[in-house]
Amino acid sequence: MTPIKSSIVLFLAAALLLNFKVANAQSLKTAVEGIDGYAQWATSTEVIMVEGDYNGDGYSDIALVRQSSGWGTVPVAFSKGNGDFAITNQPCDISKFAVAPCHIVVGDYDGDGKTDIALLGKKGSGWGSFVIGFSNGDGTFRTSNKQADVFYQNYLSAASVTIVAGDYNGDGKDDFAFFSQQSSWGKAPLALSNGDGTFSRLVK
Ligand SMILES: [Ca+2]
Ligand SMILES: [Ca+2]
Ligand SMILES: [Ca+2]
Repeated sequence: MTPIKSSIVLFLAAALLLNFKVANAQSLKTAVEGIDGYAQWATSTEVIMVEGDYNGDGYSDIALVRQSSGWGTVPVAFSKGNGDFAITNQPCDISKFAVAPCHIVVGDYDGDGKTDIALLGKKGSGWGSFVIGFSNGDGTFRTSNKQADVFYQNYLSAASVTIVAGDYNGDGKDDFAFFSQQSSWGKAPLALSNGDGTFSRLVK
């Protein structure tokens, strides 16, 4: 091989190697930009990060709910199980309700294996309903806004109430338990999920 031909071969090899590195850098950049954008959303004002398995694949995912105006979506980072996330950012009515003073409580309220997001109005919200975003598994949610038993307003209006989601009657659908850290409470009232956005009260 002449020196000129040899130089051309070396040049082509270097160009191929460089292209390969650029291509790798591009794909890496694209992947990182996805989660970068998500990380930036997470730093927006009054954004709450809520963990749940929103597509029911066994890997925990993270949804972002903003409690101040400006968003019409609920971004979700779906874990792929290897450190990568698939990011969605779909329009969702939950974002409209979440600007009111409310508790954000996740659970599987219809028992389909996909985590849902519930909003329960805090003291001063004036809400008479429970708002539930039922996860469809693809980053979208079906929002239900059904009348809640007026009985619960007494508990929700307490300053120190904590709502803990769990399946308290073992029917596969998560329910709400209301607890207070005030000594005046001697009960743990339950709101048992019927699976359709309505709840039945149970107080002993
Ligand atoms: Ca998941
Ligand atoms: Ca569900
Ligand atoms: Ca239940």
